[in-house]
Amino acid sequence: MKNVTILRAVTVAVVLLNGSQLKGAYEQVVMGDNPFAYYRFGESKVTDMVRDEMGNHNGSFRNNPVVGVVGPIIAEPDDTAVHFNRGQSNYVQLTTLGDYGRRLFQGFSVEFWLKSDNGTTANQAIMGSNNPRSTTAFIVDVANHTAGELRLYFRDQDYSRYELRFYSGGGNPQMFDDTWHHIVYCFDPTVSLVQDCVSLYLDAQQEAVSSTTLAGGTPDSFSDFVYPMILAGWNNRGTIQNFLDGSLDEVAFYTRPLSAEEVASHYNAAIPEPTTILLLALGGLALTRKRRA
Ligand SMILES: [Ca+2]
Ligand SMILES: [Ca+2]
Repeated sequence: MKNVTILRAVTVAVVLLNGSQLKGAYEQVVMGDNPFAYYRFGESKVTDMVRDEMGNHNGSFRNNPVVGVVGPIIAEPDDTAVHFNRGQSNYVQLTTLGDYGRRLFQGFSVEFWLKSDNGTTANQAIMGSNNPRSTTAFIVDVANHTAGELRLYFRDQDYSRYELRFYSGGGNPQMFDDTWHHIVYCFDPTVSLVQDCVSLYLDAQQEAVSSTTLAGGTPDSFSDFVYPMILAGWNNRGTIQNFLDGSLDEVAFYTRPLSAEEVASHYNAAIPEPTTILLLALGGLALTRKRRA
C-alpha cells in the first residue's frame, strides 16, 4: 500500500513545478486500450451530462449524488469522482450500451475505482442491468451473500450464469477501508477452464477467487441490454434498486479481456512509483534553479 496522501502532495508539487507534465496520464493509457465506454466523472455540476469519453453512451446523474469529490488519480491532481449515498438513492443512468450486451461472449473487462467504508450493508450494486425473465444480465455488487464481498454475476440468454465472489474472509484483501481501490474484472472466453476464465485485479494484483457458482455451463450467448445500464445501483427489469454507499470513478467497459500487463499499466499511470515522482520532482527543481540562475 503506497502512502497516497504523501504521493498526492508530492505530485501536486511536481505538477506545479513541471506544468502539465503528468496531466491526462491516466486518461491517455485507458484510451490507448480502446474502451467501449469510459466515464471520468469530471463533471462539476450534478445537472451536467455524464460524459462518455468515447462519445456514444453519455449518461445522467439521478437524485443528486455529490460530484467533484477528490478522485483516485494521483497523477492528475485535479481528478474528481462522484460520491453516492444509498439512503438518497443516488445513481447514474447510462444507455443500454448499444451492442455491448451481445458482444459479452467475445470477452469483456470492466474497470472502476471504488472508495467505500461500507462493505456490510447487503446488496449494494456498483453497476448492473437485468433483462426480462432470466436472460442476459450483468451485475457487479457488494455484500450480496456475505459482508465485505465484491461479486461479479453474469448470465446469458439460456440461463448459463457465472458468479464470482471476493471477500476478506475468503482470503482476499479488505477493500472497504475508505481508501480508493482500482478494480478490474476480465472475462476471457478462450480460457478452457471455466474457473480461470474470469480474473479480478485489485490494485493491479490478481486475486484468487473466494467462491463461485456456475450453472448451465459457461455463459456464451448474450443479447443486448433491454434496460439502461446503471452505476451505483442496478436496473432490475426497469426498477432501479440496490443503491451504493461509496464513491466511484473512472468507470470503463471494454469488449475484450485486458491483460495483467495492461491492468498494471493503468494502475501505475494513476499512481506513479515514488521513484518516478522523485525524479520528476528533481527534474522540476533543477529546471526551476536554471530559470532562476
Ligand atoms: Ca475522475
Ligand atoms: Ca448458454
